[in-house]
Amino acid sequence: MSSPSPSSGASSPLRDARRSRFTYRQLAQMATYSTSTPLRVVAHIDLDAFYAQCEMIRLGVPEDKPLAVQQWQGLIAVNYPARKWEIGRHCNITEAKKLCPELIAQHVATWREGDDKWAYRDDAAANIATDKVSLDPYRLQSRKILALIKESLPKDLQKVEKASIDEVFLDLSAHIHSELLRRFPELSNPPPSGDAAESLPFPSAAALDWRDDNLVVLEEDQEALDPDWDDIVILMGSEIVRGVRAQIRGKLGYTCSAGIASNKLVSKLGSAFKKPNAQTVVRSRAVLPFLTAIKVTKMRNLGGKLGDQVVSTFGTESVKELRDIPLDQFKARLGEETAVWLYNTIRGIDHSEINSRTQIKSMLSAKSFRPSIKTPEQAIKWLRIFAGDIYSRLVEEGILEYKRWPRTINLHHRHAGQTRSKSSSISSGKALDEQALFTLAKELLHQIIAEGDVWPCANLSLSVGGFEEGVKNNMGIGAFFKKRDETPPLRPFDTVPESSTTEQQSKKPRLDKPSIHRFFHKRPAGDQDPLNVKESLNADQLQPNGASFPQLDQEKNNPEISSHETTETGNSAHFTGLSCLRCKASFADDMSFQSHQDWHFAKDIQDGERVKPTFAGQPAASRGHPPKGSGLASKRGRGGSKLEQGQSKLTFG
Ligand code: DCP
Ligand code: CA
Repeated sequence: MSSPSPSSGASSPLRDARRSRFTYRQLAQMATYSTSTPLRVVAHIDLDAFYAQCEMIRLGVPEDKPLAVQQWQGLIAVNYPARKWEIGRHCNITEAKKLCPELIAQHVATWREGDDKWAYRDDAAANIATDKVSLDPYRLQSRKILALIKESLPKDLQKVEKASIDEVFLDLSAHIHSELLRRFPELSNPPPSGDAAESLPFPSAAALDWRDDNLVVLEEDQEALDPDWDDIVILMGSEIVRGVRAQIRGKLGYTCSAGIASNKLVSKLGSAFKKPNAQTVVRSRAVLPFLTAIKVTKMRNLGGKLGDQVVSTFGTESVKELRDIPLDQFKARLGEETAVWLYNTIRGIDHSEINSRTQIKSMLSAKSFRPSIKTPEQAIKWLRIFAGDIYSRLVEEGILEYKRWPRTINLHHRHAGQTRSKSSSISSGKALDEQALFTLAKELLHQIIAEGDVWPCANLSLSVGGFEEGVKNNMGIGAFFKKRDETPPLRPFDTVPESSTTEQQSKKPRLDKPSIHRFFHKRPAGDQDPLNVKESLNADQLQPNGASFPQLDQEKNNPEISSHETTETGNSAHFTGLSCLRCKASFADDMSFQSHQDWHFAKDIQDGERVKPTFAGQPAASRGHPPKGSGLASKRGRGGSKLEQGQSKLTFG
């Protein structure tokens, strides 16, 4: 991409006798993605009305036509033309059509019980009992967009974190650092005194050209100040992001919005500030005024119970007023860690890293049944779909290339408010495809059935986890993963009943997690024992988690969504009326409401299966999210997609 132009006249020689507020060390730290340099530049890019745009592009719908993506009777995405008619996710399809009769309502693709592929079906809305939503079309687009973003940044100077199906964070610091030195060669010189703590020379730029960016406006006296290096680097960041957005628009047709700031917290608020198709720059001097205009409950991780708790405890939702409260008072009411985290958050302080190596820890495919299913045959049909769904994601996530494969498989079954869970290990010495996953899943189902009293079943979910890296026994990964058509018939996998869990639904499920080290432990060559990993999922170890915090405010709470990435466990869902207290989603009818509850339930199970190596050892305040045990979850939504715009085929046997 073209190099960013930092300013009009910004590249003239540095003759100003004034000194910058920033030091040589802080400048150098940009090159290493330090999270503490005030010259850090982070961007958040969020696709506008994502699923709706996917459908518009797929169907060739003109951009000014109102379109919503329907799931059963509800809406899960609404494009901006339709939002002008006051249509939102809170509407059901009947209400939406009443508001705007010409609304194009496209139902999501579905898998259908007994069918071997997902498809867009005209009658999907009426078939909640037999269909399961497929997000593959959106995952595919998401992957293409992510790939394009990576392509449009210099290979060796990029740090990209996929935060959900339609969001990424970029740490642009190293890229900008290299560009800055190119443009201002004087900055490459060592500090004259030899001391890295010495101030940089003042930049010569007098006026910066912000083009059509939204700039958070400063007080007049602040605005009158000459730009320092923090302004220049953020402007360069904004130019880079404009280029990335133009690529996405030009090559793939999607509009997105972006926020550019010095950390994740503020950049994310920035991207939401003006939508659609806009970018907002929050300069460091603008952070406090910018946050002042935002309610505390709109901030990352404060959209649910924690935000409510803060508001009721301190009697205000104004960030400005909360900033007047001393840290000690926060500590007294919220506990040390949460207090520090909140104190920093309302000041826009966030030292969390952009984690480009975010890897899926587990994958889950689930279905709530309304009405409940009553026979093993019905359950088996769904297991077939789950296995295909998970396998597609394993392949599409790049499992083959990255040589990672899951070591455990879990089946959760719900009957009469009770959940039974069985799990077994997956052999690393055998081919793994959807047939193998299906066989394992059936084994687990048979174990559950053998215990009796299992019908009718209200919910089934299959998940894989315990991903292991590296190639086992020097065998190529191709030995473990085979393409669908190449896979020879497999003998049934042996499974052992490693776990068996029964619990009341009112309990918050959290499955005990064995140490990740177990999975990284290499067995001696030749060891083909597939069953040596025993996970203890003892009912006694199911513990309610610290229930004081909500999920992320922007979490996409779709009950049918079957893959999530989170870093913290969630709480169980509680409902009043048709609104979920936990995430504030509202529902038009009891069925979608129940389905949503099931989704939380399944998600909690999955969250409990996660490991969190990324944050281990870091102080809570630097993680960018509230402390562990807070019940906060990060956005779900990882996952790749399948074949080019096509359908994945399950080999039904
Ligand atoms: N999603 C969903 N169920 C929800 C929320 C979201 O299935 N309750 C899906 C559909 C969205 C996608 O996730 O298109 C991204 O969610 P966002 O919250 O980012 O919302 P949009 O991208 O639709 O709109 P915006 O332009 O406000 O970002
Ligand atoms: Ca979005």
